[in-house]
Amino acid sequence: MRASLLGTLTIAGLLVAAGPGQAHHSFTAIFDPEDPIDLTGTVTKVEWGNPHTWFYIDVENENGDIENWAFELGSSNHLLRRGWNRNSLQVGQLVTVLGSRERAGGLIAAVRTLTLSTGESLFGAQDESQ
Ligand SMILES: [Cu+2]
Repeated sequence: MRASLLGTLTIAGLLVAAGPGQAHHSFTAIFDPEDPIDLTGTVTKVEWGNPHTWFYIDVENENGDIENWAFELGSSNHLLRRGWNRNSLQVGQLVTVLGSRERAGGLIAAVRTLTLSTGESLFGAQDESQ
């Protein structure tokens, strides 16, 4: 994947056009490991799939507004191998996400670790999905 600005913009355009769940890509072309996020919120949607699983959480920002963030995980198979099961993420659950925000600056990030309200931590399995 080209690392040029044009390449990044093109990929971002494809992401918008196809919806986040459709795209497969070079991790660092889309996400910035130097732009970490640490967000806590309530799960609103979970989409298991390949090449990526996605989930969404409502997060209250500093103005008190609710923002719906989208998070990319590895594929279903990679997650299951890393200790996830189909019930690991449920709508309505309170979770904390550590990850890398997308370079385009939207409310989209790749997950490094996910901590459930039970205290259990799960890996995003992104490294294995490229
Ligand atoms: Cu991908």
